[in-house]
Amino acid sequence: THNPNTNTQKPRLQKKPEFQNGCKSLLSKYLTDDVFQQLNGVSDKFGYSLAELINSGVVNQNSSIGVYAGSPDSYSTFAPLLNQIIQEYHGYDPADLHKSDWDVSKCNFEPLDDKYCMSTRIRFARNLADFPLGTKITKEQRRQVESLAKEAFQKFEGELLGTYHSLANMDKQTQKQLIEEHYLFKEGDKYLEAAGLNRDWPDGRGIFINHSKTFLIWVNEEDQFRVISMQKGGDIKAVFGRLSNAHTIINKVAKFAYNDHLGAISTCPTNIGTGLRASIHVKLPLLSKDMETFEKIAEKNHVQIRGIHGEHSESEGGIFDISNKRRIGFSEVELVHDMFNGVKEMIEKEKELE
Ligand code: ADP
Ligand code: CIR
Repeated sequence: THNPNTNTQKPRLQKKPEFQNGCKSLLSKYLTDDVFQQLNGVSDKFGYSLAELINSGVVNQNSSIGVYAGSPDSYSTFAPLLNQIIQEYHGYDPADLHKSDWDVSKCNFEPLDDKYCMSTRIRFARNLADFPLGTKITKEQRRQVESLAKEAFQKFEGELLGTYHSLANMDKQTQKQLIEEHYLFKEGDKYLEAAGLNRDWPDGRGIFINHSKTFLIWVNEEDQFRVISMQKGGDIKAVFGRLSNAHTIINKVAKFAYNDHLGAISTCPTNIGTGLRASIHVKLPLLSKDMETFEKIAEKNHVQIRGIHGEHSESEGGIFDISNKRRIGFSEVELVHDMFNGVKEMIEKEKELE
């Protein structure tokens, strides 16, 4: 039987895949007949084809984006499709240059109220320059990435000191608990599955956790690295400061896939550039009853509303994950301000409704 989950796609598709009525993915919008004719049969330097690039969005018609890159080279090989997705999602043009600024002293955040802000988390995504992305990586290469990571983790000091836990050695109960507590990535995501990102699971995957559980690194999930700073409450500056420090240290020991236009290369085009997603779990039981107003505030501030167990999950107890939507075209400092502004306005609205 055909298994859409392994990425053994034929390099050339017989015809353009069909998208159901009501399919709203950016893939369905920008994979026009012309773009399809131009790219069908084309592969990037690592042999990743259009069929592989779009499989997740073809199999999962409710995708919001629908594509995953196979290597840094996918972004130029499939530019006629990916540039349009990047333009619509981030508002970023093919001639734009990536910006970066981790200067914590430029953060003008007044403390947000802990009554509304349950916890704050900021992460950035990275992949190594010399490997294909997780969609196309081999089992051996994935293990090499994990080994390099484990070596680098040994060099952490002070607040970043901690332990690496490989998923293959973790008992189910510990895994379940770490997921429920929002530390660990979940298992069996159907979007990742259809992009070949779950091959050989759980081999080569794992999580580094510091002693106070405020600094974490996911290894070989959607991206090879997701570097995370998180803590209870709404002290954004503390969370950003810790991540900024880690960013400096990590950049000294790893050579990441990067260029001046795209910034850091990620598997999903939503994460290129800074790879940064800053979020707060905010309690908004009243505002969230009026989804129209809630979504209007989100759009105005360039923030995204997610459920409490991550993307594609539902809310619980009126708590939502509010984060910056864009990741490129603006510096890390600016993107964290997007999140701050959105959350601040949402809390003000919630207070009006009380
Ligand atoms: P990402 O895009 O950063 O990988 P996901 O939406 O997949 O994020 O969520 C990953 C995990 O991080 C989930 O368990 C989610 O609940 C948790 N998470 C996200 N933001 C916060 C936050 N502000 N506080 C606590 N946990 C969070
Ligand atoms: C979708 O298209 O809905 C999924 N492939 C997820 C898209 C963006 N999310 C992400 O975490 N990169």
